[in-house]
Amino acid sequence: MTHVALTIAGSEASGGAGAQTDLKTFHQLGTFGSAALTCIVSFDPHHDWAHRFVPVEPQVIQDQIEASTAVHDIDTVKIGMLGTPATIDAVAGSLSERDFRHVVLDPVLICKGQEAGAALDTDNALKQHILPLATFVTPNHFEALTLSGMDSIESVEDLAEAARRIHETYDVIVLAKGGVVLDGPDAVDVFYDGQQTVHLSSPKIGEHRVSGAGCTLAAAVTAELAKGAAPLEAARVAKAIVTSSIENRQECHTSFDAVFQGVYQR
Ligand code: PXL
Repeated sequence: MTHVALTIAGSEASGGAGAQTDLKTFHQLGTFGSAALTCIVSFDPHHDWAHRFVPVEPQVIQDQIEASTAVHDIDTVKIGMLGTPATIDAVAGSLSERDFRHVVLDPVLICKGQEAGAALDTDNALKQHILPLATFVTPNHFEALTLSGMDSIESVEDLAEAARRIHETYDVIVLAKGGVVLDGPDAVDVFYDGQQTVHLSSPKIGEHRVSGAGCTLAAAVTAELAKGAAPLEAARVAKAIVTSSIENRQECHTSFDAVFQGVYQR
């Protein structure tokens, strides 16, 4: 039987990020993908691609998680964009009612299109209610700063320190993403599981962010864990499929291109 991976994430209609990206990644890695939508994001072509954001009713989110977990045996779940404190409460409630072996959290902290005050409430709710339920977290540079409480992250060593602090605070395995933000020729991610610090490095492909890279990384970790991989092995495969998905990116009319997972070979 094929292993099932569930994502609890937002829809981003153009297909570059969110649940669409997660499902493509799950599929490419040979898992059966399932998705419970938390919100619907539609870029606005008339206003600089601003994110139009509509939350899904909390009860409807819980219904979707109930449906997916009743239909399948699921022990590995990915959490993507949640977006509002009410959504976070609903997802935290559904997660704590079930006994997932792996809860992979992409801690999407800023949601463009929301006012700053609301975003702060959301960030705090994520830290309070979702992070304690997570087993594996994949912060980017900005999220690593926020979650570690560090003032700056300028080097791979700083990123490793942030990963250690996040592990100590939240008791999670950390895969912290340096991406194109840190200087140097390579895109370096740091894995820390409480015992070993491992740098996962690949040459940068340009200096521009590509939409959906973070979603792909966390979704790939989720797929590999669902298939039974060890966390470090899951992180290595995730790094490889992200690199391939950036190399094979889809040109878009937005200022950034979108990842494409479909060329990656296991
Ligand atoms: O890449 C972050 C992200 C996650 N989820 C959804 C998004 C975005 C960014 O646009 O729209 C639904």
